[in-house]
Amino acid sequence: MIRQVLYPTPDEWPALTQRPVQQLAAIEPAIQAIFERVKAEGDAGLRALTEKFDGVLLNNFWVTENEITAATGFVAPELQIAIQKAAQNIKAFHEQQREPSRRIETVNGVTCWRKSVPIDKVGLYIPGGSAPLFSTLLMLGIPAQLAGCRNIILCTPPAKDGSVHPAILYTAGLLGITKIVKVGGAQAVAALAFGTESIPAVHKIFGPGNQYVTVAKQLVGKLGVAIDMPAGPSEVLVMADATANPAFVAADLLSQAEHGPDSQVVLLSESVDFVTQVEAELEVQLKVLPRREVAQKALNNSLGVVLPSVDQMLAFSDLYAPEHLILAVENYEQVAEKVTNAGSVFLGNYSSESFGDYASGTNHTLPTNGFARAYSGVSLDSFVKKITFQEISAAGLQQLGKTVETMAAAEGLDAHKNAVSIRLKQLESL
Ligand code: HSO
Ligand code: ZN
Repeated sequence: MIRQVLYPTPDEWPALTQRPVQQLAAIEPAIQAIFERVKAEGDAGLRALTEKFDGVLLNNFWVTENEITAATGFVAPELQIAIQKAAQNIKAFHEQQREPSRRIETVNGVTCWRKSVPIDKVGLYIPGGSAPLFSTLLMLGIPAQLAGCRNIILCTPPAKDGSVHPAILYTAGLLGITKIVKVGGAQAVAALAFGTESIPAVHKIFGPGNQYVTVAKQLVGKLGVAIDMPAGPSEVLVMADATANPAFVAADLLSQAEHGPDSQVVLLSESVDFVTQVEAELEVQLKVLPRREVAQKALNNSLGVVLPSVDQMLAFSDLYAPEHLILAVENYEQVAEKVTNAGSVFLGNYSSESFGDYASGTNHTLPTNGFARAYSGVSLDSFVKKITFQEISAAGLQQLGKTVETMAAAEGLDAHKNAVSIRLKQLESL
């Protein structure tokens, strides 16, 4: 099932922490063709592509107010309450990410400050199909609303009958997101990037999707439309010592494995016995999972690595830079302090990844594929730009003018120097 690797030496780690290479270049031409069609034909192109890929011919792409209201009737009351509770926690966590604008006088008369300004138009992509990720809508919609983005366009593929999953519509309604377009795949990314008669172009595109969506986002990223982050298959690394519970660990590995056949799960342990116990648990738990085939495929390319100490496990994990890191070890607080590369960290035996995926408050849109070495997950910051401001008074001009003149002259940029000198001269003449 999972591949066991016993006591690899550090020089063997880089190969073990390598993700399988994704062969995505092959689908680029198909996506370019979709882009060209949407650019040339606008809404008519989208309509034709939606008929081709989603099997439904739509007169109107926009979800109506009635559809949003009616969705509530199709969402079980228990689920409505769960979504509300999760929304509350996600709001609370992201609300405290607000950064007040602070003025600082670097030199007498030279005042600088920085202000967060919302990105005006953002596009959120939410996949439909077998797993309609309304939780992802919470993770993107809440910070977008808190940041104050004025235009939030939600794209999600329609079902064959032209409907959108009620839980997605209910969540959108709860968040006050009303601009919902029934379009999915690369054509949705094209519509958001280039705009059509009815869909406005946005400045930044967020959200997960299949390979077509992922590659389409990368391509528009190169054209100057911002994207949330380079996405790869989802992953979890569990670090376990003798205090860990093999059944819990197996459950966590499976929760990630069921996302897709290309999901990555890694178990680090101090003992072969423990890995074997987890494997036995995986067998038992896998049998009753509806998505067992998907999970099984993911497990087949996953690792159980035995290392001699928690310190070595931490070093291995930092090299791997997992999207999710679960610390099922005795001194999890000390270990957590030392983590340098991870998207989100879960401490102790009760902190399953599912809490972060749905309801604890943290964001589940996180860097995969080793990007956690340099990227953060989605947060309030992802929906704002930070603009800097400055005001130089006469006193400031006198204090700092000479410094700027000297530096500009040394760079051979006399016009820069002159922009200061001309003002200093005027001051002197007063
Ligand atoms: N683990 C996924 C997020 C998710 N899980 C959505 C369930 N629903 C990527 O972080
Ligand atoms: Zn998940």
